[in-house]
This record gives sequence, C-alpha cells and structure tokens, in this order.
Amino acid sequence: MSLEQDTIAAIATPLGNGAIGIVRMSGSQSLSIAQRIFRPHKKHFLSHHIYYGHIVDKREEIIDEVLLSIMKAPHSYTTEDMVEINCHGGIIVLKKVLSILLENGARMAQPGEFTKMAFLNGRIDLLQAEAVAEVISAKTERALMICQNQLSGKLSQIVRGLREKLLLLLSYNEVMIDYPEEDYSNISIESKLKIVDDIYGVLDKLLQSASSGINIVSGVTLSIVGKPNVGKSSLLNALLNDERAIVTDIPGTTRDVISEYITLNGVPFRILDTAGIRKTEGLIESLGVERSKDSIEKADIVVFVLDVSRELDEEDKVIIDLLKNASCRKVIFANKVDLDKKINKEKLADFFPQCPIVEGCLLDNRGLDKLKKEIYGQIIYYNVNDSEIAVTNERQKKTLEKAMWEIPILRQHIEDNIDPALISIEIQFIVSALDELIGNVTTEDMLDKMFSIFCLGK
Ligand SMILES: Nc1nc2c(ncn2[C@@H]2O[C@H](COP(=O)(O)OP(=O)(O)OP(=O)(O)O)[C@@H](O)[C@H]2O)c(=O)[nH]1
Ligand SMILES: [Mg+2]
Repeated sequence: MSLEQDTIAAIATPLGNGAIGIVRMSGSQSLSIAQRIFRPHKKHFLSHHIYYGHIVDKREEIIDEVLLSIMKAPHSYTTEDMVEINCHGGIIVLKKVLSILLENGARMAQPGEFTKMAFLNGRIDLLQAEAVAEVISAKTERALMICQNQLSGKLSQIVRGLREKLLLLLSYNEVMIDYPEEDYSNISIESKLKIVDDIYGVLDKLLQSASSGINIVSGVTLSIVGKPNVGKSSLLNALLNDERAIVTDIPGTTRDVISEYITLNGVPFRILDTAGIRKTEGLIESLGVERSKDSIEKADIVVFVLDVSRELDEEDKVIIDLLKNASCRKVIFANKVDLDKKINKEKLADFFPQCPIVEGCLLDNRGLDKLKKEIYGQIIYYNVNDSEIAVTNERQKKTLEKAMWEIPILRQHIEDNIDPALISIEIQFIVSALDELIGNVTTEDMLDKMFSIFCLGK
C-alpha cells in the first residue's frame, strides 16, 4: 500500500537531444491517466507489456509516437502502478508529454521521489536506496561494483544478520528477566560473549571498509603543494600522462589552481596543482600561503613536492608547518634526484616521521610508480573484501560507529552478569542503531536530505 496518494510524474532521462527520452509516472492513477492520453485507446492494459501508439492532447492532436510500458503494482520500481513512456528524446517533446500527464491529474515528482516510494513501500531498504544514487554517479568500474553489491542487498544482508543475532541474545536475556531464578535459556555467559564478539568482529570489518569504500565511491581530492619551481606542474602532467599544465623554469609559472581527474586502481582522484608559496622582498607572500592553506584544507591527501637540489629554506618551512598541523594524509615527493642532492631523506623523515617519502625525477619519471603506490596506499589502507562489500558514505559510517561503541559496554555487562533488564536496554540500543542504518527507523528530515541529492525522475 502506498503511503502517499498522489500519482507522480517526471522526465527520467537527461534533458538534451537524444534518440529516446523517458517520462515516467507512478501511483494509483497512472493507468487511468495513460488510458486518457494514449491512442489507440485501450480499455485494459496488461502488466509488463509494451504498447505502441501515440500520446495525444485534449484536442486529440498527436504529440508524439511512443512506446508505453505498463508495470502494475506490486511488480514495479515503486511497487505502485507505473507507466513509462518512451518518447523521442527532444526537450520540447518530453516537456509536452509531461505537461499532459500533469494536466490529467499527476503531480510533478520531487528529486528521488520514485526511489523514496520504493523505500517507503518496503521494496528496498535505506542502504539500497542510497546505492541507487551511488550507482548513477559511480565514477569508476570499481565504485560501480561496490554500489551494485549494496544495491543488490549484500550489505543489508550482513547488517540484518547482526540484528538477528542481537535479537536472539535479547530473547535469552528476556527469559532471565521473566524467570530470574531459573536459567531456562540454557546458555552460558561464555556463549553469550562469543555472540557479542562475533558481532563486534563483523562491525569492525565493516567500519574498516568505510574509509576505502567512501574514497572509492565519492573520490578523493589530492593537492600538490610546494614552493615555486620544484616540479608541481611536472608532477601533475606525469600523473595525467599529458602536458596539461605549463612547465617552465620560471618560478611562479602556475598562478591559479588547476584541477584534473585521474583514476588510480579504480579510485577516482581530483588533483589540484597549486601556485607555489613564494618569498618576495624578504617576505613570504601571504596570498600564496592562504592559497596553499586552502588547497591543503580541501585535500584528502597532499603530495608535498621538494627540490632536493636546493637546501631547505624558509619557503619550504612555511609549507612544512602548514602540513604538520593538517589532518589530511601526506606523501612527500623529493624531486630532481638527477641533480646534486642537498636534502636527504633522513632530514625529511624528521619533519614527517609517519609519512612515506619517495625520491624521484620528473624528467624521466623515476619514482613515479612508487609515488602512485604510496598515494594509493594512503587512501586505501584497508582492502575492501573480495566481493567489494563496503560502507560507502558518512551516514552509514556514523551509524555503524554508534552500534560499535556500545558493544564493549554490552560485553562488560554480560561478563559482570548484571541486572538483565539493563542488558536488554543495551542490546536494544545497538539494534536501534542497526535499524537506523538500514532505515527501519527514519525521520522525515533525514529522508528529505537523502533523497534531495537524487536526480529528477529517479
Ligand atoms: N633537473 C630536473 N628538473 C626538473 C625536474 N622536474 C621538473 N623540473 C624542471 O623544473 C622546472 C619547474 O617545473 P614546474 O613543474 O613548472 O614546477 P612548479 O612547481 O609547477 O613551479 P611553479 O608553477 O612556478 O610553482 C621546469 O623547468 C622543469 O622542467 C627534475 O626531476 N629534474
Ligand atoms: Mg606550476
């Protein structure tokens, strides 16, 4: 049963000139509206059939030659009666067909509303609904694979499995509340702890997959920073394998931020090449510092480029200070090793004890593969599992964390054999976090926010 009574309609394909464009409609009036505007007139439509004919307006004027697909409830995307009209793919045609649907009683759908109906009507859960948007925006095949797995319900299945285990634990516990004198549950504290530990193990694995999953699906911003003339633009070009940025021996060649995209092992990267921080008349140029600061703040990962043929100077140190306080991941690229070396690796390691330092030369791309490997390693430090099931957004991650934080408390309660009523509360708290994750409990605000990022017609 639909929770909303309206019949909604939208253009489901991008607006532009294409061979075919689709207008879709969902809701209880879909079939009757289709009957009114489709010729030849059909008294009854059969579900999952395609009809050839024309869409006509009030005066029976032909608007377009179309194919009409009928999907009757509950076997449709939204689980409601649905009609999809394959029109010619021109903007005017599609808008005209949509306007005829609206004139006949449909209402304009909001972004993501078809998927929202699929969720509200229980055909998919929240993780799957999120996966729909992510499949559409997937930038790499690897991202697509993870999102498809999520769409097919694999992540949901794991979460539901955990929920089942918790409910089992809850039922053991409830028996103890009802019959405090006897242990009818017949299950030892050790067995209960084992269940809790198993749940913890799975949650932990999922959480570890989150950073990689989010990076693979949403992409990563990489900023190249360094003082003028160290080879930042040369590095951008080498990563792109293209002469994108102008490279000269004049310091200050790059004046603005250049932004480009690459893929490393299925992870989409947006790379920013910045203007170097420079010293003019004895002063460190404040605009350059601000710009570099800005690009460091925007970055998930920074590659700090140095020219090893020159001693570390004040300009390098300004960047070192900026980077030391930055929370992003960092890789150091010590460039120009073809020249006389004035900075050694050990010295750099003093400044950045935890960071990988790669030496190289961008004239012949020495060290480039190693650098790519280190960049990738910083972003995907937990390999998502074989079948690429991963948490793919911050909401999922935060909700999982909420569940995870409570597990050690639950474990302690069981170990201490405290009042089973308190144990029940703890279990229910974790169950409700998992419910939030799959969308068993939602708020209107949360749904509005989530579905507003969808495209119209999805
Ligand atoms: N010898 C040597 N020269 C290099 C190397 N990498 C880059 N260069 C040269 O260094 C100069 C500066 O390179 P860019 O890539 O423009 O440096 P940048 O950091 O982008 O400079 P700005 O845009 O001015 O901040 C150019 O003449 C490059 O050819 C290297 O590994 N060895
Ligand atoms: Mg440059």
